Amino acid sequence: MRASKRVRTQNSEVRSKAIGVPDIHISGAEGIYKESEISKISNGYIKRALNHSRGKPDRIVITIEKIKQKPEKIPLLPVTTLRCNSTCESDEIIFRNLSGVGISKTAITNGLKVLKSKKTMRGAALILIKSGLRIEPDRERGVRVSRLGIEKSAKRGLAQRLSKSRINTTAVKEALTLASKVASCPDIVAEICISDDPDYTTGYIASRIFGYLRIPNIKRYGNTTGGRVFFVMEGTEVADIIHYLEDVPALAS
Ligand code: PML
Ligand code: MG
Repeated sequence: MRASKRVRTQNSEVRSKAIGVPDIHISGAEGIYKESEISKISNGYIKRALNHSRGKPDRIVITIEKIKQKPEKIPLLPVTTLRCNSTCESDEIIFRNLSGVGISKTAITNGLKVLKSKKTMRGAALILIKSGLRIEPDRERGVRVSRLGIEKSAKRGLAQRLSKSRINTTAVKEALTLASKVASCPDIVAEICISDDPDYTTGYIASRIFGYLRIPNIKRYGNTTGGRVFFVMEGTEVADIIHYLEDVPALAS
């Protein structure tokens, strides 16, 4: 599901198209489900889009595709919630943990710049771990992680574990599933995510090495900037990474 709002100018909304201003991203969601679940899931997505803290969309697109390829099995990352009281502290946590897995200061700084920029992307930025260069071909759209889900039995176990920490929410489960697919891509070293929802101030960093680390107060309440950055090894084929993230079905367990 993708929900967006057209930018309106003084003259007309058509002007925004003519001058190439992208629509404002409101909400997005993806999943792998059984045919019998389609209508329930689609209704849930529509409700979510229509009642979103980023505003009212004027366009909601739901795409339903039959998955023909057997989904790859990927491990669900372990979840830890860190202590963090401010955006200053969160920056420190991010620099410490990402430097620890070989990501340069320049790359981390560039990643945080993307996430704190007013130009919110609906997909993720790809940044090289050493040079800090951005390599995704479409900087407005970014890379949209798709065709991802979680196996029924793993879902039950996860719900129980998250309930114990009182974080058994759709936001956590969906973000963890996405982060697990991203971390399963061998050419991606780590991810930073800051929600673009103004009322959601917990973000995370994730990697195969340290798992899914939730960071409270990663941004201030009311701030609508955010997004995702994936840190990629130098010398890898960007088209292969995008193909895996966007097209290859993966089920976490
Ligand atoms: C989102 O808003 O889609 C991203 C939420 C990221 C953090 C989820 C969590 O609380 O672990
Ligand atoms: Mg959002």
